[in-house]
Amino acid sequence: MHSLAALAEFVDTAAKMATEIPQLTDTMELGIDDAYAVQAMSVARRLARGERRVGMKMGLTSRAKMAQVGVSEVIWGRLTDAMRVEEGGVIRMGAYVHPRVEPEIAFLMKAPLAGEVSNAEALAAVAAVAPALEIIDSRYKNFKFALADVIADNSSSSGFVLGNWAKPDTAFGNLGIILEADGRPVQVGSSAAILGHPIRSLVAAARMVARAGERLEPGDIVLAGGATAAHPLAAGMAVRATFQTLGSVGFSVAAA
Ligand code: 0L1
Ligand code: MG
Repeated sequence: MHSLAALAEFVDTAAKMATEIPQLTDTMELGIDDAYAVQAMSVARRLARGERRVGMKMGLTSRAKMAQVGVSEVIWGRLTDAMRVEEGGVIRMGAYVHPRVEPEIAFLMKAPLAGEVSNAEALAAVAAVAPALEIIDSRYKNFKFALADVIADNSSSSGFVLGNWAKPDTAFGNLGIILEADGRPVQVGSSAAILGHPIRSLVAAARMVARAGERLEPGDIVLAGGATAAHPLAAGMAVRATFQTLGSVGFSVAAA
């Protein structure tokens, strides 16, 4: 029997060292509440190393994403400053196990938010919206996991890139999105694929973060979840996503 703290150290070390691990649920039962406790403890280890909490990510908020990984529950994870990649920046393939990228909408919060809120209340707490890319990297072998595994692994959080912020009254509910790798379209979708409208993801974020006894704070970034299936990254690849109205965001991948 492993303690939750030992499981947190296990997943945190795998993320830090970019090494793949077996699924926790291969050898033990792990409930959802315990999986979120492991996630919180593993992120606390990052914070103890000097990283700073900057917000949260919502995961599996579109059918394409759920189908891709065979898990059909909305989940969330925690973001730190060390995960931020500058727009147009370069990541190192060697820092990840088997990274993928997906286009998302990001929110910048201007007011605290937690608990049961309406779409209008959620939007009123938003300072700005931006086109974004999330770099996900499950630490589990073959990118295969059960719901509790992926939650414990901080919902595969590993990186994010933000484009230019736009006013929150910009219509962002149904924007065409093209994800390109090396100039070729690899995914095409709409922001409406995110729970029908990305603001619903922020409503769900407020509810889920409150369940953990936390709240979204002014200045927090919230990633609403992938609008399309995720695309595998490879060394040498240049990635760019173009969002109708909001503009584009991208990065490239170096080998080592
Ligand atoms: O939508 C997401 O960010 C999902 C994260 C967890 C599942 C995955 O790694 O694809
Ligand atoms: Mg995502």
